[in-house]
Amino acid sequence: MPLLVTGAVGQVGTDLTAALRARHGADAVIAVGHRTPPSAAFRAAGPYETVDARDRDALDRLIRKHRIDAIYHLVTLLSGAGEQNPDLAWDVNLSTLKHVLDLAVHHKLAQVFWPSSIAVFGPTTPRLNTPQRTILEPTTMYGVTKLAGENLCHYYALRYGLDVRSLRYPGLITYKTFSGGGTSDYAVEIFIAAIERKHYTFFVNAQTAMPMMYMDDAMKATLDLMAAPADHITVRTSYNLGALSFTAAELATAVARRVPGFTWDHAPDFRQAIADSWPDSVDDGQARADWGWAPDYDLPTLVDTMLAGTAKRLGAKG
Ligand code: AKB
Repeated sequence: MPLLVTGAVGQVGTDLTAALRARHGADAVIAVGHRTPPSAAFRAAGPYETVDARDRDALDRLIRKHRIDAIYHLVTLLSGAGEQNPDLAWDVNLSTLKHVLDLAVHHKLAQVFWPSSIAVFGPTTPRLNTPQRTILEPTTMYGVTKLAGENLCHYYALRYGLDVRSLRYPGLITYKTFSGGGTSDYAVEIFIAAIERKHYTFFVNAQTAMPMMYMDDAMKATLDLMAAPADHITVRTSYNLGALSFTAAELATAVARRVPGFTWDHAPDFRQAIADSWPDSVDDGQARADWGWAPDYDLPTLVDTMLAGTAKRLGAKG
């Protein structure tokens, strides 16, 4: 049963490692990090290994050493970081996925999870309630790698019968690990700024909207998808996954209702074009039908949870 989580110290990895350990036991989940050092608490919580997932042989040794049965492969360079270093994004996002899929077939692993993103969509995709199957012409290197990765997963499922499952994560919002390099990061940064300075300058304009989700919902979706019977899984590229859609102005207004004196303005940078290329909302009917997806968090609950959690985290740091 041992599970491997690559990218375990990242924004999704921190929460997913904890969620998997809560479900399967601490020792059953081997967390794998590379560049970002884990906190002392994270290291103490269960087994931890340092490996660069681009090193196929090192991954192979890890699978043998821990007799791994399933891999949650989270290593990725996000959209903003990917535009600043497209070659690295291609290498990190795709070579590592290919290694994981090949090793999963070779070692006959039971399952692989790999996150895709709303970044597979592009300006030619229908913007509202984007269908599961639609035009996929991404304009970022991150989106290009996610689209190629989806097709690679689909191919390995068809060709080798590999049980690989995937979700198109929207922008994920959490206070537990502050993200970096993403376009949706403004929806996390605003809470830190509201608490520290009562002012936030968005790097996107007021009308910008994209699919967003509180991290706990994303974790629920990931665990539910992986626990679903294999014959319920009808999508082997990646499932659309929806929860919330709000403009930057709507988010700021919701924060201002709870933080007296909070102000904001806008200074769009290169990430505006990335945000503009993504949909406002997605149709996740297939995920709902196949494995019962339904989110729990609405915008007011998310804002309350983020303000309380971010304040606690910043307080704990200082
Ligand atoms: C990003 O902004 O790059 C990511 C994503 C939406 O995949 N959070």
